[in-house]
Amino acid sequence: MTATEYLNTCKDKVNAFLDEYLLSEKVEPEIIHKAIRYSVFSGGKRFRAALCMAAYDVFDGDNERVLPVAAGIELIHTYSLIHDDLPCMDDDDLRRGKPTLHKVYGENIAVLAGDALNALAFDLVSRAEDCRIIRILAGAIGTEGMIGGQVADVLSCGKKNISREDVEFIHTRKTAALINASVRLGALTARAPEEELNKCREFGSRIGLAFQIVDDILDIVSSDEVLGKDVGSDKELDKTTYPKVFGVDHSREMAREMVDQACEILSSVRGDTTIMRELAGFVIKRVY
Ligand code: GRG
Repeated sequence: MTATEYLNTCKDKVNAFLDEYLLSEKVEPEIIHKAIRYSVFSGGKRFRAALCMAAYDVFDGDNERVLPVAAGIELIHTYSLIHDDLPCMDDDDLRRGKPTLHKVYGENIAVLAGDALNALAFDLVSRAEDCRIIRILAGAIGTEGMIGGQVADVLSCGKKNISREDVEFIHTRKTAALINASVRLGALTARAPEEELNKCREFGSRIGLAFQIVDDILDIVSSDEVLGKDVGSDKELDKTTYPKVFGVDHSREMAREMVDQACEILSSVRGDTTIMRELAGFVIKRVY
């Protein structure tokens, strides 16, 4: 199975699960349930859910068991996109080829929809039997994870003389932390042994960083039509990105090296890691 086929399979499963789970648009107050569904079902690759399910598949056979966790991760991801697009953050008008949530429902509802998705995500992951799953997710999105990365990102706009450490600090937290957690949560749900969990963490950190580097590159070389979001906004906001520090070609080379290292780590994992390798390859090959 190719990465794209696996992503599509996971997308169908996660979307069906979330359609059942999320409240109907007819439940009062209707506007918040409409807003949540607008964002959650606006498209999206479901890459984090797929990574979670692929890691699960390595250590156990029935990935229905990991669906609440994989879906919860996607709710957190959607929440981060909603807040990232707000006027007080990146102020973007387009996401997944559609107007951003605040453009349709207003800023107040967009903030509240993000907040609601956070609560719903933890409701879902709390169904897992291992409490470490909740702690890892909370850590990945807190001030030492996604929120910390976003704070550093916002504060670094327009900064000159950025070092490798500066940009790595931001990307490791803002993006890699949740991607890394996705792999570990999949493996944990499948009750993978400690030694294998450590390898998943090493794999996830490299894939996560490479994912954001490629995102930075696509913001320069792609188009609004292909990406479904406003390209060129990093330059407009003078954001701290890998291409700003290293140039596009060198950044791509660095991302490729990270993906190679991630695949090397998989070599010693006991189990069939074919799909995880495919997903790692997708990180560098992706055009959207
Ligand atoms: C949600 C805890 C929490 C905090 C909010 C706004 C914010 C703090 C953080 C921003 C994090 C962010 C949006 C990072 C960018 C990550 C990224 C590369 C997004 C694009 O991911 P894709 O390509 O998107 O997987 P799709 O649309 O396919 O799901």
